[in-house]
Amino acid sequence: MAAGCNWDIFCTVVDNYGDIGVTWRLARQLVAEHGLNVRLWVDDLASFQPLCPAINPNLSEQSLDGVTVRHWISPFPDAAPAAVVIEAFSCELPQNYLAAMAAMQPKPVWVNLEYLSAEDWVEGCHGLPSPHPRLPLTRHFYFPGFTTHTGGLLHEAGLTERRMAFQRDPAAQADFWASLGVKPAPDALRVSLFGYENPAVAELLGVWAEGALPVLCLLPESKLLPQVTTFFGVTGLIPGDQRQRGNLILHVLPFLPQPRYDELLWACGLNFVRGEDSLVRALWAARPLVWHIYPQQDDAHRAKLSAFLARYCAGLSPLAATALQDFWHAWNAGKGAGLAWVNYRQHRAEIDAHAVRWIDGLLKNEDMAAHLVQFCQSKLK
Ligand code: TRH
Repeated sequence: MAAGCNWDIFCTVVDNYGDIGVTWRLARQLVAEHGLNVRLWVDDLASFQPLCPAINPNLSEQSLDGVTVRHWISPFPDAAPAAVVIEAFSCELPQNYLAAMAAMQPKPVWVNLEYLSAEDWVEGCHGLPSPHPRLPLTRHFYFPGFTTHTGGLLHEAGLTERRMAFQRDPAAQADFWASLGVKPAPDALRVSLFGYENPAVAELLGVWAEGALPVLCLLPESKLLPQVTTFFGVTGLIPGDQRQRGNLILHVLPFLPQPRYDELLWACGLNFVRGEDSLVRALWAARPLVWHIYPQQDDAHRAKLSAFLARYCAGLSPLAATALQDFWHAWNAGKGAGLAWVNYRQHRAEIDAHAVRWIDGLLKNEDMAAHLVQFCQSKLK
């Protein structure tokens, strides 16, 4: 095998599912499309399991979809570093592993994979080197992003074709709904609702319940569940439960394996997403979305949200853009989402068409896995 074929990806699960969601997706793609040997080091296999049920959380090493999954424990075992080392989201490599990297000749390519942002500064920082203060090692910052001057977005081969085939195939969609035990009424707006705790959920569910449009809301198990439970005035909702109020039917889903979650996004007419990975998957679904951004203590997420909105609204009429922005801001602020929905609803046709068109430009960019491979190969030379 050529130099650079062995990759180590390190992932700590801070909270939620985004870190493992992205690194697992990347690892699979590097194996399937680039023929690389990938070890994925994960510190929390239990959090990995909901999005990949085949994981056995008790194993220190296992092979899944061609990826070697290693439980990252402390103290870290002696392991020969790979030629390419991906440190996801500044997770801090183990000291003994770093020392082993420094002793290698040639030195491994060391990349810190950063969080996705649509902000302009990302282009200037993508690819920058940062020498280690003590060791003879250089880390490079890799920024995913929406432009050709960034590291791109993960988009595995055949994704768009599979999505389009699914969306054109009523039988495939009927099978999907049947497998979830859901019977959507033909005229209902199907909404997937994934998000963080959000006081705005009650007013939104309320306005859907009282509205003229039938809404079928699919709620995968998430931090929103307690507030939705309170809205329906019940003591506990579990996957499989269904509740109705007025024109709203709410169905609680289990947390779905990643490929099935994609199908949910493809099958719905509006997707509420959060963090970064589900945002990208909702974009690829070519359906309208509402993004609950991961809140940061210093309010840094506000600039990030505005930067994405500015990019996403390009091409919408001013009225539709305002309606969309007001709705997203209300959802993120945790108030005003009910009122904002009433205006948003008037522009749905335009926003629906926009969701299909908007990704055309993105699809012309190189996918992140391919771009990352080229980036690392260029550093190996
Ligand atoms: O879970 P998240 O909120 O992850 C977050 C963010 O990434 C944030 O930036 C990070 O700092 C924080 O974690 C620690 O949202 P995200 O990124 O969308 O990840 C969710 C993953 O779960 C994604 O891979 C999609 C997947 N998923 C499923 O596989 N099945 C499901 O049913 C659902 C709802 C999601």
